[in-house]
Amino acid sequence: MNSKDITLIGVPLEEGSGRGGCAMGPAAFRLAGIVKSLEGLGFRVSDSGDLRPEPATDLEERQDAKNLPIVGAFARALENRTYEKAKAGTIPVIMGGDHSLSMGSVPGMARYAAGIGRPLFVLWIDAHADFNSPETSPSGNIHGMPVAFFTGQAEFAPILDRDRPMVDPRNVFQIGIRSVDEIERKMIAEHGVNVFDMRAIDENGIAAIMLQVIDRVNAANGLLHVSLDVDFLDPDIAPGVGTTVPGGATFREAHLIMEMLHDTGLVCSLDLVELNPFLDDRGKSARIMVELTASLFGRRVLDRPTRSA
Ligand code: 6HN
Ligand code: MN
Ligand code: MN
Ligand code: MN
Repeated sequence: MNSKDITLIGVPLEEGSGRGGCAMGPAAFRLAGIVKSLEGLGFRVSDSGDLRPEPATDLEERQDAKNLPIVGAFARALENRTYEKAKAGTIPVIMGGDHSLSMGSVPGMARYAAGIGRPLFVLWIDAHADFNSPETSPSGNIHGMPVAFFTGQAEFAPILDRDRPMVDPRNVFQIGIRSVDEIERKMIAEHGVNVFDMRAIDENGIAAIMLQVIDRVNAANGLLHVSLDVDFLDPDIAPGVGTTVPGGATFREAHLIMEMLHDTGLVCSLDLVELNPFLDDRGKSARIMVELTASLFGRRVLDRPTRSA
């Protein structure tokens, strides 16, 4: 993340979530001042507007992967936009939209990383593992499937190029997890996804966990994509999401993750997902997401000595 250029990409997608509201997410991020916050940190910010693809005519409606034609169309458009913006030397910041958009952003970054010969790592900050497939999903909602998709474990339709680079599931770190479906639990263990659930946070603290993640990425000379789901946060501080789960992270814990990530310079791209302004309380969740984004890009309270590895 040595670039001083950020590209905002709006993804008004809600069809992966099974309810309305997330399509208003990009507008809420803009209203909460995301551009000014990032410019205030010295970045050149270019807002590339919202993607508006037509539903794909070659993808079929199905009950076990609802709204696939439009979700797949967004994945295609976003894969391309993310890749192009990264290749142009900017940091893509994707303003969702529900979490199914990571079926586009992560493969786009995986293509970019493969092109420069570096492995892509993903930090999945979420209450959920999002490792279902159409076969295992209890809901049929695609926002519960993106991790299985970009690791190559749920190839449910020809959405993207079959030869696309996949993310090694062992390069996926999940933090904040507290709601996992039964078969999903088996799948994440079987594929070696690194899961730090809420209990791990309670027992070890965020800092110890983050140091492990950072060491792994550094040791591999990797790039790190961060995917931040609003429901990682406790519903008391971030009610603007359709899938609240009690017992979430505090503002201080989330903030520390972002500050520690910033100090590493490893982050190449960011998803901000699942914000549902219709369910929010006077813009509180949108604002907290923008504040966390600012921390990730270097807002700090005090200068402190850089940590030596
Ligand atoms: N999200 N595991 C549940 C499902 O329907 O597959 C919930 C998924 C939530 C997805 O929060 O991004
Ligand atoms: Mn999610
Ligand atoms: Mn979630
Ligand atoms: Mn497998």
